[in-house]
Amino acid sequence: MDIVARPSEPTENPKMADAAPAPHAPQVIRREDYQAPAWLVPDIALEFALGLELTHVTARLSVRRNAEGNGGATLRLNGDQITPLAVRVDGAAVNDWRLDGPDLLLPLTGDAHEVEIETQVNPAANSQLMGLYASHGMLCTQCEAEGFRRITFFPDRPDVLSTYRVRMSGDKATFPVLLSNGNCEAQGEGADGTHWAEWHDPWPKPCYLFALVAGDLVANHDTFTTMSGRKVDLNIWVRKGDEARTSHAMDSLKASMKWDEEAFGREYDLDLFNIVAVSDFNMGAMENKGLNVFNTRYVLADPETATDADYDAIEGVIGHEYFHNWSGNRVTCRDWFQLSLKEGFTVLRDQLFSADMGSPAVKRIEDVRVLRSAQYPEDSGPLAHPIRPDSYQEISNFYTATVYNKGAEVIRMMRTMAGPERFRAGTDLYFDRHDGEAATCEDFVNAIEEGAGLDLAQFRLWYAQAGTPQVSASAGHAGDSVTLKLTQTVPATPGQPAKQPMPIPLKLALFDRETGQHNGEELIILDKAEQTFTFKGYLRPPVLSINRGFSAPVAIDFERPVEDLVFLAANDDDPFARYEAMQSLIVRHLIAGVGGSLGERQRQADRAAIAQAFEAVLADESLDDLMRGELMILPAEGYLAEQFLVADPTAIHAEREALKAWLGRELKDRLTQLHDRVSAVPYSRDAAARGARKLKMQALIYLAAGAPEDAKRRAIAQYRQADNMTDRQGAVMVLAGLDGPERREALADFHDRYSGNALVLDKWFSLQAGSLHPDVLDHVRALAEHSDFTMSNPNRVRALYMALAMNAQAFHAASGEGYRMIGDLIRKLDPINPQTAARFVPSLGRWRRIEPRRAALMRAELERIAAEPSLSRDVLEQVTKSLD
Ligand code: 0A1
Ligand code: ZN
Repeated sequence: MDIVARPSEPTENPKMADAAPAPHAPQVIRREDYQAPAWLVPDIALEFALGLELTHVTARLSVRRNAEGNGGATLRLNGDQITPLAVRVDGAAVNDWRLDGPDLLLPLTGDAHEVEIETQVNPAANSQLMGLYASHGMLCTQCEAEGFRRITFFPDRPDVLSTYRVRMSGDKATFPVLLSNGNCEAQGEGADGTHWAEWHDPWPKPCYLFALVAGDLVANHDTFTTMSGRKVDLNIWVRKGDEARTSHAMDSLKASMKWDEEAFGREYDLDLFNIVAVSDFNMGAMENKGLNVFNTRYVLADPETATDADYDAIEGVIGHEYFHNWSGNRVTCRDWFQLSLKEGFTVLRDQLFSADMGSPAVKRIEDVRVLRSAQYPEDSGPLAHPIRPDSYQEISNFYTATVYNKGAEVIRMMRTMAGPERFRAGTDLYFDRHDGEAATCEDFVNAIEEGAGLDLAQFRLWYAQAGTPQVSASAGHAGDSVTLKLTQTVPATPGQPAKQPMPIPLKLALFDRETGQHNGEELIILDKAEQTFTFKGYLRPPVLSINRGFSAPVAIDFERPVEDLVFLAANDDDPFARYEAMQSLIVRHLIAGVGGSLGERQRQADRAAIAQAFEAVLADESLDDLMRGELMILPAEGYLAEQFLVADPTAIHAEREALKAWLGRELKDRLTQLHDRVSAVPYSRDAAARGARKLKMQALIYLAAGAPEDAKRRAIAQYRQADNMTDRQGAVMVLAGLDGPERREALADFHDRYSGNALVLDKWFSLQAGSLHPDVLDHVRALAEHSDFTMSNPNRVRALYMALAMNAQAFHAASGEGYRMIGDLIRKLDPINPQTAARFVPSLGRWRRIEPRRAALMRAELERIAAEPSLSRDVLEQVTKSLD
């Protein structure tokens, strides 16, 4: 970017015009270009004069030349849409600074100085929700990844760690509560109805973990005593009227704190832990040190307004943000290429936590389902990247399922290879060695290698290579030996045409088909392109159960008779493998159906096998209802589409719906009995009652497809009797997909009943945009004009349009109208909130994997977006990569 000479009068600086990125000339940031910071900032004091439309910021930075950096005498401070109102060095005003695009460059003569800069921002006008912004009369911040530079000029990079002292003042009536990181050390009254507070965080942190909140909030207060006996004050801050819906979040927080002590030996390190819920938020939540900021959807819950899935998500996200206190905050990232260091590890930690709080088997299946439906498509599309990317244009685009969920799987594999105890020795070493540092993924692998005693030389490829490995298996039997031949290939991805074989840990068991038993689970490591493993002592050809527990994030291709899958679906003692056998049985049937290679005889035989497996699941007394419900879920359309080089989403949808309808008819009596049985279970939050509700939903889904009139009656009754949101939402979901006045009535009642509750209204939008009704596109068009719809709230935008983008039938309508609606949304949202707009691009970006007629329409839509004159860096990166 051009170096812009400093104008004569700093306050008249025309920086905003200079800062606009040159269109279509994005800067690429590369991992290999990393350089240590030239200057460090050991301490910063921030002073905020708060106002919704004008907040004045004074930042006092103590800066010190970094002995390890090789920068010159100039201090570079990042900025973004801010102007320096005054710059002082060591107490004296200076005017020899200049702007380089959005950054401020300040020549310094010595090795240590105090730099003071004044800026001001308009939080109410901040629709991007990055930096300091207003939401429902409160002020809050979001600084990860690069939002701090929208508040003040600073070296906005995670390897510059500072201790923060924050003083804020503002109108007491508007902002009765004033919060920042760390501990509140002083507060008092000012003139004219103002008050102030001073916060100090003793732990050095990068600026992305800074937070400030000011508003009219109330707290649910509790305490937690840590393992060393320290009492910690806990507060969950919400808007007045919401406090009654915070108890599940508080329980989850206390459970997280205890679990991290027990499972990872990590104790909380401040006397105060604050959580604030805001309704305008781009992501799920943010782990700011001692002051987590949450999207309200991951805080507020009561049975009347939150589903069981909502409760689980709250527990998971509260855990996730809390666990970041060590994996992210105490040990942070050196640069943003290392994002998976904190995110992959923290996702693994939250997955293990949720597994321990509930059913490990069900949790594992859910996590794999997310990986397959969100991450596999990423890995096989134009935006594929390794869990540690090599380059980016806009870092916000790299908060992906690959960095988060595949990142967690990669670390889980290390744990599988080491075993839990040795893995724990590795993480202990990692935390000890890097506490207070900004570390790299390489540091993490080194610590696990050393602490757990593993050789991870070749394993490091998992950090560098994108793409889901494809493993082909074939088994032979002779004498008493079983030979298992495995081959692996890692598909080419953008910028990575050729790949090397990676170590793939596969848990397996060989079942005797007569006794239904196996001789113990084994762990093999496939680390070559082709390898044969021999197992002795099998007089009969056994049934192979492979990738048990989903020990590796790979796709397995194993041709085998249907009987083997039916056997495993009924007998496998690994719950994940049992689920997998059911899924494979269904997937291969649907693929053959879509591909046109399914003769009528085969169709009947497959259906009989699938129905038999369902019957077995329904009858099996050893299963709990949560697991039973899980086993009944059909493979997602997105995952089915992944099985084809070029997919026809409409054909996949039709085939899947046809199987659902057939099962609904075939098992009608069993399903109605089931629905009756579970409908009699009273509401509670225990596993049995949650299992009952899950089955209630599954039974209704199949009946709606196979016996719609019967399902409609049941759904109406379920809606009327519902004393909780899981049942009520389930009933509306079924009714929203069917025709008739009942649909309108249920939706109208649902809307009016919850008209004051934004999170439930989000459900109302999603249920309609995600429904099976043939007129979804008309519904979405009308909903976009509804008085409750707004483009300024990311939850509402996602509720309507993400549901549409994921509704294959509507999104892939032959007319291309679904694509057009998402394209229009992206263009309209980009100037308001580029980060959220960019998240819709991947749905269109999958055009290469869709049949040619639709692919052309999708591509045309991307081109229409690309032709916009001033796209954000966020959308531009995603669109250009999707068109390449
Ligand atoms: N670190 C957070 C995710 C997050 C990232 C960027 C944000 O900016 C809008 C917000 C949150 C996490 O992993 O939970
Ligand atoms: Zn995270």
